[in-house]
Amino acid sequence: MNDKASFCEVIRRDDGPAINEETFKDDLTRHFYYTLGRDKVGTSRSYLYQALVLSIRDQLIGRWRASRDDHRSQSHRQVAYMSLEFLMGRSLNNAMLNLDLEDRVREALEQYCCELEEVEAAEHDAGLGNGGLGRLAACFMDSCASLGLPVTGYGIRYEYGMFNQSIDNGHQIEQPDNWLREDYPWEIKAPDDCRRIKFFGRVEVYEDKNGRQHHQWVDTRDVLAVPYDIPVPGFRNNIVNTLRLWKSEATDEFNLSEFNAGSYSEAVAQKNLAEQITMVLYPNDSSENGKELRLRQQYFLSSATLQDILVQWVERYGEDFTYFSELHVFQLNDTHPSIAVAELMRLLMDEYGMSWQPAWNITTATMAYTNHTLLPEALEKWPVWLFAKLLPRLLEIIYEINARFLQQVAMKWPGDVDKQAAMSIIEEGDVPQVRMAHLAIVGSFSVNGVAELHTRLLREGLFNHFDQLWPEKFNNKTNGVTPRRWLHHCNPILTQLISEKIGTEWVSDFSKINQLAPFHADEKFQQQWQAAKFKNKQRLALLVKEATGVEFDPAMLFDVQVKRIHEYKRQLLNILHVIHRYERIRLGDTDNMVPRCVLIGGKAAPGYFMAKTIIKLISNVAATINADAAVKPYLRVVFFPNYNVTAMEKICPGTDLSEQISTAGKEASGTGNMKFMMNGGLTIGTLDGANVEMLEAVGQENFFLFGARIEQLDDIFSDYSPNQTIASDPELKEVLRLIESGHFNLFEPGIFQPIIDAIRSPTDPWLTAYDFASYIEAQQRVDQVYLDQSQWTSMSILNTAASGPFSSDRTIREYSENIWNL
Ligand code: 26Q
Repeated sequence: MNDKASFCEVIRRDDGPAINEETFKDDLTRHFYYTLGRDKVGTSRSYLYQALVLSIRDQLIGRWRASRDDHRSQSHRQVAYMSLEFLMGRSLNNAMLNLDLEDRVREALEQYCCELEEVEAAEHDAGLGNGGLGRLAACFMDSCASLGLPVTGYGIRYEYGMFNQSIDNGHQIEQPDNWLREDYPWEIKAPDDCRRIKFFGRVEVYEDKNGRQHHQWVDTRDVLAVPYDIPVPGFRNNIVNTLRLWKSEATDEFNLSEFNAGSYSEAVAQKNLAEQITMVLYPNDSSENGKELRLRQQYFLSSATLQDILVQWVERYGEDFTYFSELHVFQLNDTHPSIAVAELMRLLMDEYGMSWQPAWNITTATMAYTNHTLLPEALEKWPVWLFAKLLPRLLEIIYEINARFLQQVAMKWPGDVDKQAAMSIIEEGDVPQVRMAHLAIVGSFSVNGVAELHTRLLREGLFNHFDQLWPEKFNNKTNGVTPRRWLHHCNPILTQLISEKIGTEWVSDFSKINQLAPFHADEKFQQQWQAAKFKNKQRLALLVKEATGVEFDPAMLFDVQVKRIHEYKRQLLNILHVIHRYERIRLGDTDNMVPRCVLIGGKAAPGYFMAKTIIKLISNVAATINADAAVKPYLRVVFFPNYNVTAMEKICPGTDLSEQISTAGKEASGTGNMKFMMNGGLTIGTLDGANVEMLEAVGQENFFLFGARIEQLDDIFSDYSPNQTIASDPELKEVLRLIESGHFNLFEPGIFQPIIDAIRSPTDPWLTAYDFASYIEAQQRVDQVYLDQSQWTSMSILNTAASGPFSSDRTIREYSENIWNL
């Protein structure tokens, strides 16, 4: 071994520089002064933030390498969690928490006369996701590292993440999220591991001397996938996992040949096409059908990731894939990366010479699919012609998978052509389509839903035929959220109080949080609990004031709904209740009314007209109410702009009442619901998604349940007449009258007509009018309980105490034991 190699060996065994105050201070100074070349802190704190991250990253590097070597050297199965979205938010505080560095960092910052909080504020959110699905992937990364599981996240390094939302005269305005402008110091580019991705071209078939057919995908226009690695530290366990994000770049030939051929401007245009792929996250949280660039993103991620893993395999074991499926699993986060099923087949056959059956055995033993939606319109489909153009070889493989699959269907149900058509991966019609969910189910050994109810509905409804064919594939994994970020980090006051009461074991084993339950009625503890909530409400009130100019009074009840804006989530129902309260106040009907501050926030997909109209309605109602001095003591309302992960870290600790009010059967799980519960928020909600399990865990008496249940839906829809419902309910009638009168849009006539029409439509799928009365009644119960602060506080404590099962550690343990077999 030469000197260089042995030097590397020495570093490799090192778990990172010993942490002590002096070296940490020195590191910080060195990065600030030398790496960044700075001598002044600057008002933005951005340089100090970067220097601090680089110093912390130094602490991570040795552990990171050790964890990677460990995963590779041991013959354990490892997981690639493939997702088009990772909504990581900020990472600085999380890294300090997990490495237990906070005190040291605060001390090191003293020489810069700077508070840690100011430096933290300089970090941009990594907003590489839309909402629930993307944030779930981020919570899972944290739990996998904290449980020491060999899981690597694979995603896309979007140049522009989720758009920034501002509100102008009540309208949503989208602004680009240029999160990389000031560099992202957590990432490390790994150009050595770049992969080549094919697009377009055509397929050539030839026979070898043994008469075996081979397929060659030729005349392709290739793009490079360059990985950027982000460390994912586990909680105080010295483990650092990896989130690998791919960026698209033009290939080298392009630089050499096309430029030299003299077609300079065409060449630059081509380069732009290559780099377009990872330019922007699609801001829709239900599928936007048919966008070619989106399909390119999906294939780009799938191909780069599979190649990455296959190349590493071949480096280590050569082209013998006998044990591959024992050592690898690919978890597909929804159908977005499900083209991986066909791509793995292509790579094994076309690149590594395997024949169909062994390649199929490997594919169906390594792919696992998570479904996140029951909305049939959200199921992804791609036109066959688009596949034929962009990914011709993949289409051939999909046809072959389908042909073999339909034989199985025909064997199970001989002669049942309807079933074949219903289950086929190809949907026939004017524009034939590839059904990605069917591809994912056929190609996977596991299909899971994200809450018990959701999984049951999948099996009984949407995927019922598949369930009959392969019941063993289906399983449930109820979502969870990481208690490190969603309690420990975001709610230090409550964290301290809990630890004073039950010790600190709950921090590393969240199931222990139930030890709080016996203290729910303890008067002194209740007072401390209330004081903590009050401080968190003060902190939230400051944020609301900054963001909207509206004063929230922490003595009032804080009623919060934050999530993507969607008709099925029924922000509309929420604002109808607000209007109802406003009317009661104007009528002087305020006996026993609990004063409330209502906060609603979330982004609408830029092309989703109804969602944007709902934002406008909320904003206008808020403006009218907040301008009315007589109403102020009882009611304040804001539409909170640019809701994101970082905002939630202040919102959920300061919330009294969490609104989880989707139409039954529409919300697959929800995860915000769990964050509020952990922080002692009470839920008003329907029997939908994970609400069902939360209610079971905490007990009916500690949950404000309302609304139609799934079993009733068929009956309700069979003769639904909202106009009758409205006519016979004076309260709802009055609310609608007020909106229809133009009270909230005096100078913008007619703008809310689409909303009124939707509520009054007999085909309103969201049952807004139907559930109104039940919702108002539940809100009455909320007031009643809140008047008894001791009862409210006891319920709040019991909610936190019952939130143990909603830790993503529990979820990931289940994935690990029942799907991944780690
Ligand atoms: C697909 C194709 C083209 C463009 C966009 C999309 C797309 C992007 C994001 C489709 C769906 C999403 C996101 C879905 C999502 O966030 N679903 C939520 O997942 C959570 C985690 O399981 C659940 O808790 C929520 O109930 C579910 O709505």
